[in-house]
Amino acid sequence: MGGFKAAHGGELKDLYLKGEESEQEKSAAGEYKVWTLTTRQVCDLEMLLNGAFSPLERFNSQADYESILENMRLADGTLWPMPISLDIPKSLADEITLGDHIALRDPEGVLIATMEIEEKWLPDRAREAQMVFGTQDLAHPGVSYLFDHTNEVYVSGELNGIAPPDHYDFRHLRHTPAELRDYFVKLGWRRVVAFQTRNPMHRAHVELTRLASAQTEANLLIHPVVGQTKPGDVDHFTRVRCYEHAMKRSPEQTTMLSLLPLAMRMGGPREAVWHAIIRKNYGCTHLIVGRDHAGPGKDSQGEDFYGPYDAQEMVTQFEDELDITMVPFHQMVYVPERAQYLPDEQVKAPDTKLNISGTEFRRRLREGLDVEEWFSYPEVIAELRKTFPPRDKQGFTVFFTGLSGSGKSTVANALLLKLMELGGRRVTLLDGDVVRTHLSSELGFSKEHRDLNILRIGYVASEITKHGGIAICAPIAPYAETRRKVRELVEFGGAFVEVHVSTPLEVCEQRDRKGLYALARAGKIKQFTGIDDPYEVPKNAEVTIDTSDISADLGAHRVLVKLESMGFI
Ligand code: PPS
Repeated sequence: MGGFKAAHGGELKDLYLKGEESEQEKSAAGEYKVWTLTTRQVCDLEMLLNGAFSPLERFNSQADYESILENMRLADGTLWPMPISLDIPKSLADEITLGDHIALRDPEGVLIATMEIEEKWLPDRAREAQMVFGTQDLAHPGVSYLFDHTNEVYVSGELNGIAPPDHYDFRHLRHTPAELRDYFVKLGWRRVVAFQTRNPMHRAHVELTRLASAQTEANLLIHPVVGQTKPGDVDHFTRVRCYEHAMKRSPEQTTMLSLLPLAMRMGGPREAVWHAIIRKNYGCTHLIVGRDHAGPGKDSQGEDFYGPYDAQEMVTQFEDELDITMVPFHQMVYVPERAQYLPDEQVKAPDTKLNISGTEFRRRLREGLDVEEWFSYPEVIAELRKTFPPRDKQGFTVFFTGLSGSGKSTVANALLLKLMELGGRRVTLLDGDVVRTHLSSELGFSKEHRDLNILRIGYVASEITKHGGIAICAPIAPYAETRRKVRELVEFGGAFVEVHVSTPLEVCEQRDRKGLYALARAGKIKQFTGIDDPYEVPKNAEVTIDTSDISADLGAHRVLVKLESMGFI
């Protein structure tokens, strides 16, 4: 181990059973109750088993959990700022007696570890949020995870590792703490400064890491988080391809890239201390800590959750105990007069400073505008342009909703033909009747069946949108909550434009093209929308069209104009 000590001076933990013992436990696990791990739990478990969370040897016991909340320390006084809990549903917890073993499997069913349940308790999640994150505001990603995605019961007990979670992507860039330390020894790296990141690296980041490495006379470890980061972040596949491009600009002998399967909590100062412990376990001697390190963004009042330097201050406060040196992050700016990057505070008039904010950079990508070479490397920009094409190359869904006979299908068809006339895009029409023939033939018109029908349409539309196509949907979709769910699903991968075809019931009934209103009035069809079944009128539709006022052609044209104003065509 090259004389490396893990965090707090101990040995690096390795919780995997070996050889025969592992085989025996694996076959015994066939009889155990199963808990299928969430994405966060897979990350936490991997880092517990391979020693990245040393000195932890298990998910927190209740005593450690309480002590972490109160003092940022384990019950024995060891500095540890972040709770690492295993949460399971009450229904499963009720089936488990203390002393039972459970099998911890990944979502594909692969056995990662087994655990003897020694404790189970009901945590107070509001208190946890307050103590760990200093807030209960759901705008904080750590808090919303706690309230919306955490199960009621926490359990703890001895862990036996069977197999690390498999990673099929970027295998050449993944290392356990022991592997990374061995590598440092092999290369003769005695001082290593780690750079933690969850964003793509542009030239300013490369320059600041070079500066940090020069100032500390240390080798550089680019150590990006690829487990879970802040919702809305650039996906790790794109980021890692960007890092690989940036690495080609750095000297191979002194710089290395390794991926960290950490699930971040966006816990600001507490999280920065946690990152320092983790980096110590990976054999690093220094950690770059930036302004607003692991920051959760703004609260629901638009204010920062933490002060910009709280994280740096807290790491400095515990520097001795952490036994890792904090390197404050320099804000680097481009100085055109010198054709180089310099720390912000070193630039004096008449020299000028250039920078592009994250918001401005995203705008330029969205609108397909130029990004100057001083800001980033052309290969990095090209990579990001592939993932974030300009709006007119992105997929979207146009979702028509309205009563039967309101003219949804007619306007949707007209829109389809106009988009085909424009050319260059792939368009799919998911009309109500067509969907009910091909996707939902077994469904009726109860609320439950209508919701299922709409969610199926939403799923298909979201897949089309994600892959850059255009989906036009035209069901009745009478329930607001279900339409909201579809919007959420689609917006994950592109835009959603809701069109309310608001033609009044009297007009629809008068038209009665399919003769269904007459049947409904006669009681021969039950649960007919508008007659004896509800239609919840959309409140925030992007476009509203009443076909008793305007033709289908004009209606479709209105949608086209809207799409154009949004930049999609
Ligand atoms: S839903 O509520 O969104 O799942 O409905 P949808 O799949 O769009 O179904 C619409 C077509 O089914 C015919 N139909 C009925 N509509 C409403 N209520 C009842 N009970 C009903 N029974 C049959 C009707 O022709 C709808 O087609 P459109 O094109 O809307 O007229």
